[in-house]
Amino acid sequence: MHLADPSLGILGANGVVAAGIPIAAGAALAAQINERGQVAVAFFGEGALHTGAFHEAVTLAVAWRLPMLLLCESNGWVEFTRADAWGGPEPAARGAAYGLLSDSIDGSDVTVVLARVEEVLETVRSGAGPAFLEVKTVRAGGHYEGDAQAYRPEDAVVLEATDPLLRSRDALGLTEDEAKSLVHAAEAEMETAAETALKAPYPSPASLMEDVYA
Ligand SMILES: Cc1ncc(C[n+]2csc(CCOP(=O)(O)OP(=O)(O)O)c2C)c(N)n1
Repeated sequence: MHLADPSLGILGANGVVAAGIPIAAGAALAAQINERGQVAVAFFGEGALHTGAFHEAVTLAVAWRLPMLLLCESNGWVEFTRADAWGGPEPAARGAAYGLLSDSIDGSDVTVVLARVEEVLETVRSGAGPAFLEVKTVRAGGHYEGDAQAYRPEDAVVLEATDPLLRSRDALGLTEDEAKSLVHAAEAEMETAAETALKAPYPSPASLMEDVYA
């Protein structure tokens, strides 16, 4: 979960629902002030739509016309609760309510996502202000490792039909063996990375105070 690589523009993910949205607004503000032509993208689930952090960040993003894309990975679930249990407006309607360019697309087809995101980024980059995209998908696993998911038996069938990885494999025309060899290569790379991390020395206790600002 806690991935970050500033050299690739990945500012970091964390376990606090919606916490990435104000961080992305800050990054968008920096890009705007420094005229870098960049767009900050915040990824979050439907659960984040119910938080103050979402509404505060969108309010600022609209007021300052920040170059920002709010991308909601809409998988129908908020932890163990159905996302529609709350009965309010659909995710894209929330973005529209703030006056954002707001749309809802099929997240199970990578080409659809790429094409629409490219269009929206171009609009945002042109100075139109922030945008909102609901990307509809199916949650591929449980909420935690070992979650038996007894609360969503029917979703396994939906996932089988809409799995974006399987759809991409078919769209690329890969055979079963070609797909497997790609998976094995990725697994080997991850294995090497994990071994390297396990062999790495522990940081010194003094490093605890590095990059801490008060
Ligand atoms: C601020 C905050 N409140 C509560 C939680 C506990 N929590 C962890 S995941 C989650 C639901 C997240 O829903 P969603 O963003 O839709 O993610 P998904 O269920 O699709 O993984 C909650 C409430 C948290 N991590 N952070």
